[in-house]
Parts: sequence; structure tokens; C-alpha cells
Amino acid sequence: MKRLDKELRVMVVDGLGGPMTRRGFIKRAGAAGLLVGASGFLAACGGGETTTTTAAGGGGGELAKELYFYNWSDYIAEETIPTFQDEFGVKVVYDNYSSNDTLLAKLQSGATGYDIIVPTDYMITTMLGLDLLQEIDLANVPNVANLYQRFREAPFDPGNKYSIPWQWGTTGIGYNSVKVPDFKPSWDMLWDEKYKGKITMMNEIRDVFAVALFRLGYSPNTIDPKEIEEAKQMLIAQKPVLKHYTSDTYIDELASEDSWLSHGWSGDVLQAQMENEAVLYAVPEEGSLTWVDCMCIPKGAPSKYTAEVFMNYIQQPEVAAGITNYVYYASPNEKAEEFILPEILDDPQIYPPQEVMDKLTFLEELGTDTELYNAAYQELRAS
Ligand code: N2P
Repeated sequence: MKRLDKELRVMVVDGLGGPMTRRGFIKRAGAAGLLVGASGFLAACGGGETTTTTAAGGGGGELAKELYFYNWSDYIAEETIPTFQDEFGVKVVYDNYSSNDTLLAKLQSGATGYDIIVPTDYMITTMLGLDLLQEIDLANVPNVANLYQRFREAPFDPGNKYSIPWQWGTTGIGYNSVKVPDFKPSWDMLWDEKYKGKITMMNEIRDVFAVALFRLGYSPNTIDPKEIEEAKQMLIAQKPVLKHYTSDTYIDELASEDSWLSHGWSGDVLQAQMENEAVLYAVPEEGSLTWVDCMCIPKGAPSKYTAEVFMNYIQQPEVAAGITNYVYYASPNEKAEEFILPEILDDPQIYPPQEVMDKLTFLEELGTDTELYNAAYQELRAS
């Protein structure tokens, strides 16, 4: 990511995002008087107007007093929820997870309190198979028209019947370019004994296995038990060099240099880079994953209509852009483009060029064969 315009980015991002205490750089920007209010930024970008903010013409309903939103950690702009609360008078109760496995387990254990969840593409198929999701009344989400066509026809849910894309990105390695001067874009780096104790892997079944499978030259969607076993052995052999498995603390660990090499997601690593310029992101040459996370309404959601109104709000171009400008993941919202900072749109780490995209794979739902991975992961973690 180009860093020359860091101060500008801090100022503009903060215009939408507001100060986030975890991030020292924003504190510094605030102290320097660089912060502008959300309304000021919206006015500067779009004359203060927003697009559809109500579900006019939709299936209708009454707004609930509260909306229960269960999302990935570090995946929203600071102003996204407060602005919704102010505009709609709905209090959002916000809770976080850091893996699809946790989310699935929560739903399977009978949690019914959530109105919106944000599973990843393949996990939506899993959840549909388990009858865990409700159909969305798209009449209440007219801003779905703002999405790029490819996100309206995704193979896991053509026509967005059950899912409205939130953000998309890639998986790769976040590394400290000063501490790891011999870095090369290969998954091998995550096995390098020189960096013992400074390496982290994510805490997610399919993602962890994908790393070893790519390294072995196999598909991350293999259902060949021999290949999965080989991957498991490779991951077991990696354990002595690992600091730990984590999907939500590596941003801070990379930033503070407690970790030097982390299996991570694009935007998360770039968030760490905003705090520590030595942190860089690379997609390994052996291949890696791309994915899209989508808002879904679980069965038993207390307030389906309010969830749809929230989904529509998120797909307002300024709101969608505000999230991307803050978390550095790519937006599925085409109309948001004009509000996304140019250096983000032009950043190949966030919007990879075609030759990188060609090397990336989506995880596929594997039906009952998923059990092969679940069992192998349990053995890995217990080893
Ligand atoms: C948020 C990362 C979410 C991406 N920290 C996982 N698909």
C-alpha cells in the first residue's frame, strides 16, 4: 500500500470512521486536529445526500427497538453502527467472532438471538444445507442493485436470496519486512525455524488446511483422505515453530512486533500496517484463497425486517465505502467506488490484479466430506 498519503488517508478514513482507540495513529491524527466529522465528509463527497435509507416500496414491517448483529472482529467502520442507530432509532447490539467454525457452532448449539450474521461463501452453503438461514425479502433491500453483477450471481447464492455481500478479500501472509529480511512469497515462510515463536496461523479448520494443501500442490478442496492426512502431518510438523493459532489477535501482534509472520487476511494485515510500516502483505506463489463474507438472517432471528433495513443501509454507497476505507477490505458495492479512497481502489493488495486473482481459489462446501477436515483438525490441535 502506498504510504505517502498516510496523513490524508487518516484524515479521510476518520471522517467516516471516527477515532478507534486501538489505533495509535488515529489518536495522533486526532491530536493533530485532522479529524473531520462524518457529516462533514458525507457533505464533501455527496452533497450530504444519501441514497435510499428506508425500505420504501418494500415488504414493510415495523422497526424493532434492537438489532442483534454478530460479525467478524475488526470488520466495520467506527461510524457504521452509530449512524444507523441515529438514522433509524434502532439500537444495535454488536458481538464478534473470528472464525466460521465458531459461528456455525454457535448456531448449531441453538443460539437464536441474532438478526444478522456474516458467514463466508462456502459456509453459506453449509448453513443452507442445515436449514439455518431465512430467505431475505429483497423488496426491503433495494440497494442490492448497487452491487457488482458478479456479487448478484455468486454460485453459492445466485440472486442474493439468502445473502447480501459485506466485504471480500484474499488470504496470505502478513510479515515484518525488517525482522524477516529474507521473506519470499511462499507458504514455506510459515515453517521457517529461524522465526520460531514469531509465527501465527489462523484458527479456522478449512483455512489452516488450505495452507498446507497449497504448499503440497494439492487443491484446498480435496476430499482425498491421503492428501488431507499429508497436510495434517505437515501442520503437525509446523507446531513447534508457532507462537499460536489465532484469527483475531494477529493484527495487534504484527503491529507490536510480537509476531513477524502471520497467516492472515488482506485487510487485517493492512490494518496492522497502518500502525507499523514494516508490516507487509503477500499472497504466496503456490496459490491462496479468495472469499466473500455475506450478511445473512439466521432462522429464529428476532427482527427480520429490521435486519433487512440494516442490510439496505449497509449497501448505501457512502456507507459501504466507509467500511472499505476503514478496514481495507474490498467492497462488493459498485456504486461505492466513487466514495472509496483512490489509493485503496488502486491498491493491488486490496483489489488484486487479474493475474493474482487467477491464482486464487474459493473454498467449496464439501458436504459430508467436511468431516475429514473436522477430524483432522481436531487431531492436529490435540497433537
Ligand atoms: C475480519 C476478517 C474477516 C475475513 N477481521 C474472513 N473471511
